[in-house]
Amino acid sequence: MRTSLGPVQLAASAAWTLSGNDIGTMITAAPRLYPHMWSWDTAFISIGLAHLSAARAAQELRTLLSAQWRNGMIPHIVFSEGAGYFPGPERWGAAELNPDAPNAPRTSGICQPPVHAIALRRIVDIARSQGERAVAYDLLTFAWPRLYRWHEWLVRHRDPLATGMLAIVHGWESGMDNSPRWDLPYSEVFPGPDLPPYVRLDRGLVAEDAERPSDVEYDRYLWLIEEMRKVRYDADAVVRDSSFLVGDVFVTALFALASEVLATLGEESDQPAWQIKQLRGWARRSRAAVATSYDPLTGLARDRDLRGDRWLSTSTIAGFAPLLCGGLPVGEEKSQLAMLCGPDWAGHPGLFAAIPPSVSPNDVGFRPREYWRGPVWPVIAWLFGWAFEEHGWKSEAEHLRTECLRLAADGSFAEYYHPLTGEPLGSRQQSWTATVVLDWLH
Ligand code: 2M8
Repeated sequence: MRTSLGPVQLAASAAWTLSGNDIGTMITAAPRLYPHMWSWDTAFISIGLAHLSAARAAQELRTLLSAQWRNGMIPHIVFSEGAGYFPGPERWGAAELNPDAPNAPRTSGICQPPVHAIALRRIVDIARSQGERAVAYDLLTFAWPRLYRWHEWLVRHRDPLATGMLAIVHGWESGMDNSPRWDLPYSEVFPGPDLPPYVRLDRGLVAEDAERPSDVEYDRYLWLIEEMRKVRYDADAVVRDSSFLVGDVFVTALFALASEVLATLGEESDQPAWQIKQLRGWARRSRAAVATSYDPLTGLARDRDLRGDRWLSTSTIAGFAPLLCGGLPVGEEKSQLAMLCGPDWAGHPGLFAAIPPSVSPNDVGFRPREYWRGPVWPVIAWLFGWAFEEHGWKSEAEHLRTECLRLAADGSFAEYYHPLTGEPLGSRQQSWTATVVLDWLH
């Protein structure tokens, strides 16, 4: 039978998970599968930490920001001294090839979704509510200019059509690595004969191979790194030459949302008015780009394949991006919300808990155990819940929270869950699952 922990035990167990993943220099994304710091994981991790200690949360975010590249990019992985993950720092060779990459700590050469300002907002609010005003003030002063530079980097280097739709150069940048969103663009990535050999380390760390991407997918992931190495991670050359270049509607929506949040934090902390204005302008443009991608036929927003010059209409959770950042006309917005809560998604009668899975159970591509091809990801539900709160959709936000807590009550803090049975999948003791549970419990 499935364990079901009460709120006090669940909170204690989440806190215990975070402290178990604390290796002294950082909190890793997960104990075995991910023994390093991942950019967007760390944003979420700091939120959970803030409930335990605002100062510790601030330190975690500072550790991530200390690895920011000189050009402003926040790298997707900050490597710990520990090994056990492939591709590690040697395979990336970022610091050897690009003078903007720090020598220490070592990092990867790509980025991840820009959720950091949302985390900063949450940490600052939690710290203030705990009376830790100095911690909140110091963190805001430290992080704000760095996050501004990060957003500026995205606008400067990742908006190739100048429409506000931000592009990614690797599926890993989306955070939804093997989502069917990327199948079409990846089908045109052809690993060359000079792809250096490699050994995957992830396979043995999950119960079944199918819970991880296939070898064919990994070849493409590694090939894109080779392409980037050839241009020494020069941001514009990567966008020019990479065989994978996709306008990511989910990243774009998060960017719009985070830019608004950062602008408001800037007003609260007397940051330069022109920068705040610029952030609001970026948010407006990206919101409009998300709205433009909306397909009235499916009711979902779309990614844009910039190499193939075509819309990508694959139906996944990312199609609800407009609900994160706003910008759709009221009628369309309402029908998106109804669709998300309806029988194709969170209201599907077969679900263990009423949370939208990464792919609809009614979709032909639905694979309930396969990573980003069907399972439920609590962290994604948290993002929608947070945005719903912001929009004033309180009952929808509360419903997501209650259902996610029911799912997570088994105390495994799995990386993702089988949407129909609630079975934990992927890694266990995943930090970002523990941290969103902690936040929901407060
Ligand atoms: C997963 O991605 C990494 C590569 O970045 C991997 O599979 O090795 C994704 O779920 C990603 O979104 C997440 O940040 C990372 C660590 O949790 O794992």
